[in-house]
Amino acid sequence: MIVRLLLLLGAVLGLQSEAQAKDPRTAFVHLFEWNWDDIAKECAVIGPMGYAAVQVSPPQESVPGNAWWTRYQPIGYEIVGRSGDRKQFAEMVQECRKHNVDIYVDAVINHMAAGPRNYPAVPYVWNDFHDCFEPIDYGDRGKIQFCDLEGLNDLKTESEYVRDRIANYLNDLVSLGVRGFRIDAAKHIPASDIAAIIDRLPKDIYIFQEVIGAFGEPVSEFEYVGNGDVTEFKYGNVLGSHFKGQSQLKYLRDLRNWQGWLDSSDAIVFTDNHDTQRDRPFSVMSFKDDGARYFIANVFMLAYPYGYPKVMSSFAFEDKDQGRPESGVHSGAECFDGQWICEHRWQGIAAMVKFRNVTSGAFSLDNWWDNGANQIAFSRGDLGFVAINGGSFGMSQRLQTGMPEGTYCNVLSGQRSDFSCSGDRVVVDPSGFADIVLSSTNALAIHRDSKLQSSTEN
Ligand code: LM2
Ligand code: CA
Repeated sequence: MIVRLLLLLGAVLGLQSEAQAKDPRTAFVHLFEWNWDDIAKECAVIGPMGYAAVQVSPPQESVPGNAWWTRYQPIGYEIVGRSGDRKQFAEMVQECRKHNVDIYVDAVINHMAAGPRNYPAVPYVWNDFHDCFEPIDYGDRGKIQFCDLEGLNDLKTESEYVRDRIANYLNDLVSLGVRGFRIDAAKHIPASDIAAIIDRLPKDIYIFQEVIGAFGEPVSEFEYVGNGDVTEFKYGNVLGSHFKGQSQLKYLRDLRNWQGWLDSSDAIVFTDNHDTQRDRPFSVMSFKDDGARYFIANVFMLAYPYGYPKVMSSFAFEDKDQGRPESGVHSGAECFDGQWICEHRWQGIAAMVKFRNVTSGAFSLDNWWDNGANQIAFSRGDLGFVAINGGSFGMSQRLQTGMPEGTYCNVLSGQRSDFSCSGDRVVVDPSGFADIVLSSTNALAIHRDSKLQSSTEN
């Protein structure tokens, strides 16, 4: 008993926390349409889970209306809107910082709202905008970048005056503690204009740019890598087609080396985002698909060594314009209440965020195995091992896990506390092999920190 207590104390004070503090944070979450007060509270939940950051919805003032997309129509750069005001925003940033969670702001800087070209709050006047009003021809670079996107007034991002107004807005957010930006509609802004704007920001601000690359289009995602990271939109489509059964999972093996894809170190990846879950429900996966399939797609994303993953956290919707639920999580509503989906809190997804952090020191694909179809497994050096059964029958295999000998807790089926595991155990023998048993549409993961202490190996 005393030995157990001492071990427990040691684990609590030393090994455990030290190991966790050292692991970098390698995945983030988009808390789509959440209130600032609610995000502040949520950071106490997701900080310990290991999330690096929250992407928040556009915080600047925008046109009125209930549709979620009104926030992509700025009317000025004051921090005020349906998620809260400036004070609440600032408090959220500070609160999240306490839990080691950064805030990334979705920066809508390509355009202002549709309608009359007059924004006295900035101010912008007629001459601060391009004057191409025709629908965008995606075969023409000039039109992609200088015409109004869906009728949204397109800013002259080549103008020093406009660049200064945008940079002042972003620097204002930085002064409140914001650590990164998603540059909305980046494909519609010349990469050199974005460079000139981020030149006006502190150098250590994280940037990722939303560029929806499309084969044959004149503006490519590769033009933007000099400014920061870039969204790899092909990723969600490929995960969708493979996890929805249009192609076999074994073909995902070399994804990180596929031709025409961004380098891993430049790529933001996601199963779905707030646009694709509405616009491409047949090609991408989302919470609307079979939950078990969406879950194993997320397991793959968080285990596979490619890109900086963004977990989507959604609200339920029937039609694509529908706004968020009336009450926020922590302010009247709750996660998993049928309104707020909170994918980021699904036990297995949160466990895989930890897996990615723990295994970041071995960003390699090792010990790949597949059954020639939809059962796959791989290790991340000797730090973690994952098996995914996307097939329609059970899986039972003796596999090389790459892991040191020991008894591990499958973090997708239960929680490990120092001496026990509420889920399945995986016994790795001295040569690294283990019996892996999985039902259909299920996954298993073990890692360095899911090893049970030897006193309980029975
Ligand atoms: C983005 N990335 O490049 C955002 O991720 C995406 O959510 C934004 O579109 C878009 N770019 C512009 O920032 C959303 C939404 C659109 C919506 C716009 C502007 O997907 O449907 O357009 O925000 O609010 C809406 C109407 C559209 C209308 C437009 C202008 O749906 O029919 O076009 O407003 O009035 C005439
Ligand atoms: Ca533009």
